[in-house]
Amino acid sequence: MAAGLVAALLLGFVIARTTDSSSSSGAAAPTAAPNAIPSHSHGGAVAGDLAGVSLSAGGFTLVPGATTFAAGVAQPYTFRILGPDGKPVTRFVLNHEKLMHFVVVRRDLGAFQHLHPAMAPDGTWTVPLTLPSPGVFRLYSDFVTFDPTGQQVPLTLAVDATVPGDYVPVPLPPAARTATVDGLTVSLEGTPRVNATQPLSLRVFENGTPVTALERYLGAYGHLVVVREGDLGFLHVHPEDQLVGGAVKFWVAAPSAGRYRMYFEFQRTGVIHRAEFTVEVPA
Ligand SMILES: [Cu+2]
Repeated sequence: MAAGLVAALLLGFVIARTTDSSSSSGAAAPTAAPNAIPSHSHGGAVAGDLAGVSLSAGGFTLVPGATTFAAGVAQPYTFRILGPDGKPVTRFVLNHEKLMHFVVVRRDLGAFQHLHPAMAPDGTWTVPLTLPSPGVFRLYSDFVTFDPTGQQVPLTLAVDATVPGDYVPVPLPPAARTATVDGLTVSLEGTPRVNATQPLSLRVFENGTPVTALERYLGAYGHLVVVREGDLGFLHVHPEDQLVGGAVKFWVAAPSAGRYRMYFEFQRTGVIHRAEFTVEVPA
């Protein structure tokens, strides 16, 4: 278990370096300084912190309101982020057009949601949330704020929510190179490697023809959330700023062999779509 937690840290760290490199220079090779903490990246890129597996990191703590929900019933979910001084944080950095990104995944890696809560002046965040079925859900709060020295800190803090009832976990679909969503086919090229940054390209097709007119959604041609089976370690990766040969290109390194679920969100003709892939990282 300890090894897995260390690995989750490494995953976030490597990605942060990579997104920093691609966003600042447009170059393919990740060469950013190891200590860089880009505002652009997510995943808990602070040494000693873990991405999406903890209530607290870097001196900041997620304090949720009620975390028990009735299946299929909309209910406000509220939370605050307490800073190192113990007070609610009210200063956040606009990151991909939002101050707070909120992601929900059921423990079996199903029932994905990506929402954007609103903050009251006292630092209380609220989002209407419907959890569709009995089970345990991971609620990720993904944001960038400032540490006491004024440095930007990207963090992903998370808590479990429960929906009482008969939980019927859905087996993870087998690994696949294509996914179909809303009549579109999305292909995945590239394979994440353990501790080695690899390109991942996603291409969208309609009736066998490449879709070239993808639109920016929250400032990027695609958003990729990657969740590890077993501990729900979390990554939110942004692609290179421009399409590469018509594909949305990400750089990803995996912390361990095993299975991951990838959630790829993209926009076309004003509609947001989500393609999901199971990815098996070889040992
Ligand atoms: Cu978001």
